[in-house]
Amino acid sequence: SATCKLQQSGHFLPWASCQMLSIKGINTTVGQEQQASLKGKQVLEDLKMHPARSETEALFHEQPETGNQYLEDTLLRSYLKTHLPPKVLEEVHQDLERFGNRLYTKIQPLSWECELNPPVFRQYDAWGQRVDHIYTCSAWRRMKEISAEEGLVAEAYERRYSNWSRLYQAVKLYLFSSSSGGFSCPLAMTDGAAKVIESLGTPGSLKSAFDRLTSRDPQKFWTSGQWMTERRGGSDVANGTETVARKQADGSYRLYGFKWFTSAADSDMTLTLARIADAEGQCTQGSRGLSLFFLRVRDEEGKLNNIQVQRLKDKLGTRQMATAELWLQGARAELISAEGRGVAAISNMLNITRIHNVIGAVASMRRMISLSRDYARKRVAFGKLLKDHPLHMQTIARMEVQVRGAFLLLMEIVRLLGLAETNLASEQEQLLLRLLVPVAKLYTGKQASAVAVEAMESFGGQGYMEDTGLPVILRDSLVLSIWEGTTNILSLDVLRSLVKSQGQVMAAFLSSVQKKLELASGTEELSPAVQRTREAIGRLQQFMAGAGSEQALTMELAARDFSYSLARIYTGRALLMEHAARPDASSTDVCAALRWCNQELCPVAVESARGSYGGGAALQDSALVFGSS
Ligand code: UCC
Repeated sequence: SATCKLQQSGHFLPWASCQMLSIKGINTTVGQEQQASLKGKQVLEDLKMHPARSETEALFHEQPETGNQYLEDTLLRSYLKTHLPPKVLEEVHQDLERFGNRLYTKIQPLSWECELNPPVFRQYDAWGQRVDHIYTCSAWRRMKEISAEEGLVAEAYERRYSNWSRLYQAVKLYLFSSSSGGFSCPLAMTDGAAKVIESLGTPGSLKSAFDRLTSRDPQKFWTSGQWMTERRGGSDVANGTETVARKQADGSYRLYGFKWFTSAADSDMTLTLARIADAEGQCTQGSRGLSLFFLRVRDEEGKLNNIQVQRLKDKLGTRQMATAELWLQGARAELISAEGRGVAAISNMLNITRIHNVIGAVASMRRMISLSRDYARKRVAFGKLLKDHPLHMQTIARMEVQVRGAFLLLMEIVRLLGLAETNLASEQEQLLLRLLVPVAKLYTGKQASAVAVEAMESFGGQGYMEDTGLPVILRDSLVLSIWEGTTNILSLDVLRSLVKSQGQVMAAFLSSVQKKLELASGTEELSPAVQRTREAIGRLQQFMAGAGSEQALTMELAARDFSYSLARIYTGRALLMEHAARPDASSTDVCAALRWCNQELCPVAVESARGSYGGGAALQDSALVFGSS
């Protein structure tokens, strides 16, 4: 009844209407419905109240809303206009405008339904038969169909727009992400699996799986899982993986083990790691013992592939999506990497899912800020709208600078990926891509949760209310710095890329930044930012020169601050300034660049000067945590 009242006053509340429709999994009973109807009558009675009270009530419900997210996103549109060839822009623009409307009118309400109807696990049927069935709601299943129809994975592999296809796909995913009801997660892994198969040359045995992962036909479309995490650890995959693969007479394998976190466990197939047992049943330990396998979760009749579901995880967020513990009890699988090259083979998947993580982070920040902005236009406090309170606007503006930087960093990565996938990337661009993926993942993952917490405050107590939907965004953003490699693991991956390339990734980084900086130096208004970033680069180089002669411990202790420095310098200098140095840049573009560069761009130099990375500092850290004797 409250929903109807608000709808009459011109506000659509998807959350409230979904709550009324919700069957809350499979638990709804006729009795509960009757009770709800009695409660409804009571509410109606209550609404026949004093007219003064009902007028006052109407004033309270100014719901923040967004419209067509594509049309409202000026930064996205200016980026596309600057970079895409005109013909591509024309086609893409039409599709994105249509998609923006579809998201707003049709997909967003489904997203709420997914949140309200999380997956339910039933282990046994009424007659005691073990079924291990994960029930998902109809909205979740509709998301899968929509993903196929919109080509959210397919677009990247069809390459209709050559090197721009990847960027175009990322833009669609970015728009979809915060309306996807968690479906972005299976899409990330599906994209990652398609990438692995493609990079293996799409062998005949995997052709059908590849076609399904990249299909636009909802009846054909498959999603994939990525089963990497076992009981002994999700970060230390090399030592934590216990699953054993036993070779069969027909050349296939059977897998035996326990997967501790399997996201989107309702997926059709998965890629997973296991150790191949030799004739004596012995396995090679460590990274060199790991191989990569493809397996289908169910057969044609829907029967599980010798897999038992132990339980669904009880998570802080991403509750729309089923994360399960799985026993593999002889699951039939196909070896798809060279023996012992599992980690290297699955890293293609990791790099794609990490990029999707960046997409999710930027989308979540953009949504929170768009809602804050809209609320600021509607909400009155202390006799004026929030938008007329300078301190409130300063707070939102600071978040806006963060999301702008993150968005441009994302665009840069998918631009480079598009070049690499169409064999148009120079060696330097490939090196840069290898370095920037972990840098962007770790940096935007942290930004997203900070922005979500800050933006929540801009709604006052309303931000803390479940039925506004805002806590969902916060909860879901918190996983972005954890899954796909935590901040520290990704910082170490940045070091891995340095070591593996013998420093060439840094040479590519510095040269790319220098080039872009030259563009910005012609713009007078940007000179303070150019100056600050030049200094930061100098201090970064100084740190690196010094660190080269230090022990490994120094670099490990510096890894996070070092990665943050790369993120801030690249974002500020190469991106915001490049965007702000365009001939048709707006004053807002310039202002964002200046503000970005006002923060400490090279924290690693500051901490190094403080002596934070020596052996003494490590001992102090330990004493601070555990106390000294
Ligand atoms: O599965 C999860 C959740 C799924 C949900 C996904 C949804 C996300 C989308 C969100 C949308 C909103 S979470 C589980 C995720 N797990 C991880 O991310 C693993 C984290 N741990 C690491 O990344 C580690 O650092 C490992 C596993 C890579 C370390 O393994 P190793 O074996 O000790 O590492 P090595 O020996 O250094 O590397 C082995 C090989 C090397 O190649 P070779 O042998 O040729 O020298 C490395 O260069 O792998 C190569 N390699 C890479 N290559 C390792 N990492 C990479 C990389 N990132 N790129 C290229």
